[in-house]
This record gives sequence, structure tokens and C-alpha cells, in this order.
Amino acid sequence: MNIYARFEAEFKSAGDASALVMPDREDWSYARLLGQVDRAAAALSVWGVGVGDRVLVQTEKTPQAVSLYLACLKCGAVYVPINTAYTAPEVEYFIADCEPRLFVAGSGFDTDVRVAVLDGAGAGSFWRLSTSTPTATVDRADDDLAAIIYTSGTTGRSKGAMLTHANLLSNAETLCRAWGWRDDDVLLHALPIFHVHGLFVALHCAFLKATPVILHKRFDIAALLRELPRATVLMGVPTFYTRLLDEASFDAGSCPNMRLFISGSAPLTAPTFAAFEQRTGFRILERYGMSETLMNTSNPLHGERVAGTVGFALTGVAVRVADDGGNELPRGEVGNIELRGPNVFKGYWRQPAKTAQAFRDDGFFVTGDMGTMDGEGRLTIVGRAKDLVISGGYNVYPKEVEALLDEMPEVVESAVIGVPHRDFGEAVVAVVVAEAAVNQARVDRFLKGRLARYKHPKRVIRVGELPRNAMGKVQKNVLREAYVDEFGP
Ligand code: MCA
Ligand code: AMP
Repeated sequence: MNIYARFEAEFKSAGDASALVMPDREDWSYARLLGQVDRAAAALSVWGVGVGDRVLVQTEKTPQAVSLYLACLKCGAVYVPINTAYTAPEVEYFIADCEPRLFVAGSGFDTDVRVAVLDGAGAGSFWRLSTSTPTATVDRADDDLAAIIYTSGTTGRSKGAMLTHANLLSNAETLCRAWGWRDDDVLLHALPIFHVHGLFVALHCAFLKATPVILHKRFDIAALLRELPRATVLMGVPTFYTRLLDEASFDAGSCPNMRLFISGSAPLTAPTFAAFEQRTGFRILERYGMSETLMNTSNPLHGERVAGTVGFALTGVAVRVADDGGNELPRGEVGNIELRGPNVFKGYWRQPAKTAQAFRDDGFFVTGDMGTMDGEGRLTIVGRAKDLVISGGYNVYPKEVEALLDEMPEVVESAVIGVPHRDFGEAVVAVVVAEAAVNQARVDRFLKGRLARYKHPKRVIRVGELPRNAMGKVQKNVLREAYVDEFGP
């Protein structure tokens, strides 16, 4: 079934109830959201978008952007959102890879594909000639594509994870049940909507029950504190919680209606969990997911939420900790986290070899995360087999940064690592061997316009040589240990 058909039925019953609540403008009711989705669907048709066509989207977080996402689902188009921080060369890669019928951008963009501007007027406006005549929601089979989410890549190039209507709907229903979504819930939404966390996990829970979403353009601590009193659920990356704790005025009185603080996308440390409980009385519920699999495990709504663990397999999801051959290990041992279930993606867009590599013969997907499971089935993530830095919930692939650094004339070689950082959890650090002095400012200048800002190293360290093992491979663990206190103990 088309997941939008489910939302549409809920939206129709909700009628004039608030859908999107914005601090700086009039609320959108569910009736208004339905109308805007129809308008956006009509606009997609004007722009020539048909069933199965990719729509690449790089726009700010606005109610119009939400309606565009829903319209893509409604029309059977494949929604491909990308980070607004990406630079032109990064965007060119996604255009070449997913071959969109239409690229919807926040502002003008110089490229060969058809570009519509979401928040502008004139000939390039996405909304030109669109009408609000309702069109029928296109039927979709369970394994038809709903979205492509670009992610990871040990090679440094992103791969598109193909997510189906059934992936999205089954996971949304599972989460609604697991987290006991209520008819009177009010979600405070301050995450970006180009990743699974903000786009699917957060919005879908609210949409399945047609409950209000307080839509913040971005994470702004002052705005968040203002809106917290009327929210019942907040979903965030760990940085949200450390920043809330940095606010002296923040305590239980700041969130009188709250019932659930949820954290994910990066490890929530035990000290943050404990400090949050001490300050507010709330035990943050941590869950674990991936772009390829949506949500896999969650600490319980009722029952013990254990700091440092990501809880139990969600209903219908099989999780195992296995050796390198895919054999399940005894409880308590550390191994590869592997999963299977209706949440697991269809494969990597136009990458059959990479898709085949990622799955075991029995259908389990190898996540690249390392973990251990206790006797009760509670999962703890202990590290990553993949070379990946997670900074403030954003993934940074060291290879991508290293490849660019190595293009600098004075750089002989580089190693990019993640080291502990109070605000971002991990911060990107570049360790370089260089023929001439190379400093932070020089690196920033070189990377400007080539690499999104959040991927830039927050520290550049020049060394005589990189540590290598007997095979000649750079020992990143040695570097991580050497610079563990780079941003303070
Ligand atoms: C911003 N900057 C960052 C980051 N964000 N640097 C490193 N890591 C970051 N995450 C840099 C900017 O480039 C800029 O640098 C400076 O910080 C200020 O930028 P600003 O936009 O004002 O930052 P911010 O508003 O403070 O953003 C921090 C943030 C944001 C709120 C933590 O990064 C964020 O919303 N993260 C959530 C990401 C997310 O949704 N992840 C889920 C994906 P300069 O000043 O030098 O120019 S993972 C997922 O979906 C899976 C399935 C899952 O399990 O959930
Ligand atoms: P992405 O591929 O961008 O969706 O990022 C998914 C990765 O984020 C996972 O493979 C994990 O490494 C990490 N991740 C997500 N949630 C958690 C969590 N609660 N604790 C630790 N790591 C997490």
C-alpha cells in the first residue's frame, strides 16, 4: 500500500486540527496540509514527474517542504532528500547518481537537470501553474520505492539506500506502538528533514495519528526552551540533550507536559543520561537505527531503560550478534550486529554488487556496527567496523575528507579520525604529513565550496609520519588514542 494513503485517511479525519505549528507563522491544519499536498502533487505533474521518477530535494525545512515530501509519496515518485549543507560538487554527485527527473532547490542552482525553486516565484518556481485540484493517490506495491536516502560508503562515495513503502509503513506502525503514541501527543521537531531521524521516525509517528508537530526550522536552544512546555515528545540527537543540560534554567519545570525524550543517531553517553535524569527526572529513551534499516531496537517505554544500551529488537525485527561468517555468537560476546525484518531496505541504488556484499545468504543485513547482547536480549553498541565519524548526528566518511586533503599540494598523506568532543560527541580531526606548514585556516580555505562545512576538520595536526601496522595500513586506533584529549579530557 502507498504509505500516503494511510496518512491521507488520518489527515481527512483530523480536519481542522493543527498539523504543523510554527513559531513565526500561522499554524497549518491537517485540512490545509492535505490541500497543499494536492497542490504540490499537481506541481510535480506540471514539472513532468511520473511514477518511479526520482525527485532530488535540497531545501530548507518549511511546511511547503513537508508537503512536497508527501506529494512525492502520493504520486509514486521517489523522494531523494539531501543535506542543505552540501556544496555544488557534492550535489553534482547525487544528480549524476540518482538521475532525478526534477531537482527542487531552495534557491537558484546551475546544473543541467530541471531545477525548480521551492520558495521562489517566477518561471522557475516549483508552484508555477499548479492547481489545488485533488488527484488520486497512486497505488503502490509493498516493495515499490518511496525514497532513496544517501548514506555511508567505505569508498567515500555515498550509496543510495532504497526504501520501500512497506519499509516506511511497517516501521512507523511499529514505532507508534512501541512508544505508545497518543492522540494528544505534541511532537517538538527540531531535527533536519533530510535524514531518516527527522523525516521518517519523527514525522511518521505524528502523521499516523494526525497529531500536531511543532516545526522548528533548525535546532535553536532558545526557541526549543520556549516551546518545550507544550510538547509531550522530543526526538533528538545526543547533542540536543547536552545542549539542554548546558542551560542552567532547564529543569523539570521547563517541560511540564513532556512524557518522552527520545535519543538516537549517535551514542548517548551514560553521564549525559544520568545528568538528564538528575536534572529533570526523565530517563531518556535511546533507540538504534540506520538509513538502510530505519529503526531496529529501542529501550522500552515501560520497563528499565539502561544507559549505554539501545534496548531490545523492535517487534518483527530479528537482531543477532554474529562472527564474521554470520554465525550467531553466545550472549555477552562482541560481534557484528546483523538484522532482518520488514524495516530492512531493498538494496543500494544501482549497486547490485554492494547490495550483495551487505547481506548474508540467510537474508540478514550486516550493519557495520559492533555490539553485544545480554541474556535478556538487550543490545549494546560497542563500536563500528566501518570507518565512520558521527559528529552531532551527522555522518562523516573519513575517506571522502582524506581524498580532498590529499589533493592539497603540500599534503603528502592524511588520516581523518573522530575524537571525543563535548558538544558533537565526536569531532573530525585531520592528521597530516605535509611538506610545508599546513594549518586550519589553509585547510578550511581549500575545502570551502568543495565539502560541506560540518565535514571540515575541527583540528588539523601535522605529524612526521602516520603509524602503520605490518601490512602498511594506517592505525587509526593509535591516532584516536594519541589525540583522545584534543578537545579536553
Ligand atoms: C553544524 N556544524 C557541525 C555540525 N552541525 N559540525 C560538526 N558536526 C555537526 N553535526 C557546524 C557548522 O558547519 C558551522 O560551522 C557551525 O557548526 C554552526 O552551524 P549551525 O548550523 O549553527 O549548527 P547547529 O545548529 O549548532 O547544529 C548542530 C546540530 C545539527 C543541531 C547538532 O548538526 C543537527 O541538527 N544534527 C542532527 C543531525 C541528524 O538529524 N542526524 C540524523 C541522521 P562553522 O561555524 O565553522 O561554519 S542519522 C539517522 O537518521 C539514523 C537513521 C538514526 O539512527 O537516526
Ligand atoms: P546512517 O547510516 O546515517 O543512518 O547512520 C546510522 C549509524 O548511526 C548506525 O549504523 C550507528 O553506527 C549509528 N547510530 C544510530 N543510532 C545509534 C545509537 N543510539 N547509538 C550508537 N550509534 C547509533
